[in-house]
Amino acid sequence: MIIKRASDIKSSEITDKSVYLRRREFLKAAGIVSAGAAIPGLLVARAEAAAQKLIYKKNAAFRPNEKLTPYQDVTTYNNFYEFGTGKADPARNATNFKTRPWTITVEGHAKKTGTFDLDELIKPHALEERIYRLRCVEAWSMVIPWVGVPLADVIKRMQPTSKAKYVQFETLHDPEQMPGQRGFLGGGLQWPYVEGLRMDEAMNPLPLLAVGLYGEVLPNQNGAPVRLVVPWKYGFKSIKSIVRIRFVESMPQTTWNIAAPHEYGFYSNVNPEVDHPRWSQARERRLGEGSFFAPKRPTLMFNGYADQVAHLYRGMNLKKFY
Ligand SMILES: Nc1nc2c(c(=O)[nH]1)N[C@H]1C(S)=C(S)[C@@H](COP(=O)(O)O)O[C@H]1N2
Ligand SMILES: [Mo]
Repeated sequence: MIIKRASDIKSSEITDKSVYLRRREFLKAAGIVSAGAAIPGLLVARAEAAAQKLIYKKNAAFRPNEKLTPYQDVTTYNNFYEFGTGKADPARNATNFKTRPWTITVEGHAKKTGTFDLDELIKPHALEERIYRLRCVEAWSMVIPWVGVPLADVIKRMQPTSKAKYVQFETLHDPEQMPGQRGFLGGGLQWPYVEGLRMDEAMNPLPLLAVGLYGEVLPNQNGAPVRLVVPWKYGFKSIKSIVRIRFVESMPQTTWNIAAPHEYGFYSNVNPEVDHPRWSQARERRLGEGSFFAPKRPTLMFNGYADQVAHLYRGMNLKKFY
């Protein structure tokens, strides 16, 4: 993964989501747009006009007093190698990605296994909003209002047995739809993308199965229709467009560990004291905050979630288990 910003958009050029919505209201009042219609001339018009609003409750426990990363940055600066390795590629190449109908297959050591429709697995009435920081291993971070359900709630319903020590997740493998899975456009990763958590990590209240952000259905480039958000771990653990959940006995393979085992371990907890072999992890650039050259902010242990997760790693050497 290379640190590079495709285009350095000045913050004055960025249409903030709230500003955008007001503008849209105005246009609507003026009779210029109808819901679902494309608005010519606006930067993100097509994707946004098609966006569906979600119904959810705001979880007051996860509302940090921090500036949200503008919608524009969240949805145009992405890592989703199935749609290309450039930060701008997913927003461009995932526009026609088909996310309905969508099923998730649950298998392995659990009482309730099988193939479930997404709405069956994630009940629409159970949705909540949580504002989480997410930090990429490439030393940039974001603050995003996610909409989803706790992963732990879904896992409990599957009733994993005592043999389930880890849970593995798998992204859709569909080279016809995902150009990165066809040739070298995907950076040479092994497909499908896989990730995993230790069972106690997965059952911690923090990990979210997200189906939306900023109150709307997940944009394709952010991992529609369902992706994981594990805020105390580097971004690559937050696997997108999940089609399979597997309860297993031994530590499962993970995509970036397969690709570069000396650089990416299974745990991948955000840790300012453990450098990546090729760069420091002590500081980070918050997307949407000033220019590429703006001063970076310090990275916090476990990305600032130490109170909630440090106990999971008591007695472990985090330099060894990176
Ligand atoms: N299937 C899949 N999931 C993925 C990735 C990917 O390339 N493929 N990239 C990861 C990385 S490196 C990061 S930082 C986050 C980025 O999520 P975002 O684009 O929604 O900000 O998604 C993660 N999930
Ligand atoms: Mo990342």
